[in-house]
Amino acid sequence: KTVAIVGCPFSGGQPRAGVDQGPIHLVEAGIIDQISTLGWKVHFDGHHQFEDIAVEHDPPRGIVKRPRLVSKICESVSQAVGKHIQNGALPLTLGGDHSLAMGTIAGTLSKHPNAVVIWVDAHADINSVNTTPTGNVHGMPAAFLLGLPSTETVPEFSWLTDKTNSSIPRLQANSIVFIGLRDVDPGEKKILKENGITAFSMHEVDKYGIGEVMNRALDAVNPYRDRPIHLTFDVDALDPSVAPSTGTPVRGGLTFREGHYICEAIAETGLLAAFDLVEVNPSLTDDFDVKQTVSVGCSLVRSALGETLL
Ligand code: DIR
Ligand code: MN
Ligand code: MN
Ligand code: MN
Repeated sequence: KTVAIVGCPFSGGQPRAGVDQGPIHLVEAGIIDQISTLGWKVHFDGHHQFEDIAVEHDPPRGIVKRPRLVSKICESVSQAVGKHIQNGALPLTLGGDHSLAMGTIAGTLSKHPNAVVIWVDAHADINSVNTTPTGNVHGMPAAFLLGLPSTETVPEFSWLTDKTNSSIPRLQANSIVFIGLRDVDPGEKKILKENGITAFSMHEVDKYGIGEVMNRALDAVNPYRDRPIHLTFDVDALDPSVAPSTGTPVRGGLTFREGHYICEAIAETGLLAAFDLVEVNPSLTDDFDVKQTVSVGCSLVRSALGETLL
């Protein structure tokens, strides 16, 4: 069993510098050795493969910011993730901002068309071109993956949204579940409702407990426990007291244990096919907070890769 690290020093899906340094800090903190200790082989090509991608002139498409750069990076990430799955490895993508999930999930779907997505986040990241209040693509990746109306008006993303010339199956609304939500825009609430998407906000985590939420989340998208799981984990799902170094922290988040429980419950299914850890931004806080956030990021990864408490 092999983990292939896809290091993505990318910040173009949102406005704050520094999130591109997240993967570098995670690797420097020893994430590779930690994964090896769990009995995995680890393949790491370095971060540079995505640092080379540059775009000269990238004016907004309507309200959508940096469409060419974000699209190019995501298409390249999609190919890297797809290639690793093809080779039998489990891709672990280290972000970078959450726009990268378009690339990672597209890559997973290109090899596992029946994969389901578990999206752990304070935000739903499902704004369409018509609802985004910011134009930041890290608030929109789920909308592009689902091919919601209006996403086709951004031709830069046709590799993902144009279903006539694509080898990437479209993500279905019944194949994605959200956990940890607490900062959802009005347009996003409408999209979640209209598409019948299952979501467990912090309210449900409080009400039922994380154990029951995970049972229900898996029952919703994976009732027979037979479909590969793509876990995309935004560290801002955790409470800011647990993971302070992130671009858009929101109070009232997952505890340290709730975050780890999610990863442990998915590890227990034996179905994990790909994992993204995103939105670690080491430049927004002091060193103490950065250390804490990077260390919790590493331990979430270990839990998802099978580390147990006993
Ligand atoms: C907001 C913020 N919903 C937006 N999204 C964030 O810009 O669409 N996602 N922070 O991680
Ligand atoms: Mn490689
Ligand atoms: Mn996110
Ligand atoms: Mn978020």
